[in-house]
Amino acid sequence: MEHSLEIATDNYVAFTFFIGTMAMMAASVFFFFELGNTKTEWRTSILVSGLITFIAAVHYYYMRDYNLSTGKSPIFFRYVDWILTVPLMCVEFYLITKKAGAKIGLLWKLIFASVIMLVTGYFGEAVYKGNAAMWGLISGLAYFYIVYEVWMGDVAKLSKSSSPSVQKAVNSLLKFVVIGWAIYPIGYMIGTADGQWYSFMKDRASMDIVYNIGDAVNKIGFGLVIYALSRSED
Ligand SMILES: *C/C=C(C)/C=C/C=C(C)/C=C/C1=C(C)CCCC1(C)C
Repeated sequence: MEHSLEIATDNYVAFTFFIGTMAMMAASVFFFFELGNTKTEWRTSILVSGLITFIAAVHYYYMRDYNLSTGKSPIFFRYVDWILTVPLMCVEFYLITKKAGAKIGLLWKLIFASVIMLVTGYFGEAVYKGNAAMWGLISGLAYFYIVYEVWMGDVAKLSKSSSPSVQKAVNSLLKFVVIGWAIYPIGYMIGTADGQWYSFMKDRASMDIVYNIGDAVNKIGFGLVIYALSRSED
């Protein structure tokens, strides 16, 4: 099939890849340039916010091109992006709770869970498609573990002995993890619906559009919560 490199006005998938690329680039420029007028204690956190959107910008630049020229979903590079950026989001949790005594073990627990979540998701989406429901379920358990840590586990406990602004930030980030990250399993179900119990979800909307919206909300939103924290008084 021949694909035009021009984005057709009804090609919403290509359009969201384009907007996603631009948004990630703009967010990266913003975070990097703001580093200079950020208090020293918050610089690493803002730098990590910028790295998250920058890594995504590079992947989006590639994925946008890949999708436009092949018409396919860039599944592999989507997961390469996530496996780099989601652990960096775990680093953000660690950095902001560090002053309240977070141990490096907490960071490794979160990173471990996120890697399990993503590798099993990739298996279901790209390797063992026939068993997508089972792999999605395993991935979902790892996801719930992260939610647990932030909502009731170590991150929550450390947050309680932190400053009011850190508490507020952890609260906002928890909402991103519970609501914002829940966008992804929806995209996964749309993309893997073929032959599964949720086959009714097939073609309802595009998996890539759902993932692209999820990435913009979560990566840029997460960074902005950290940015707001860095500008607070205490
Ligand atoms: C910037 C990228 C982010 C925040 C990506 C997050 C991805 C997830 C929370 C993915 C979760 C999945 C499940 C919970 C089950 C189905 C498979 C996944 C990998 C889509």
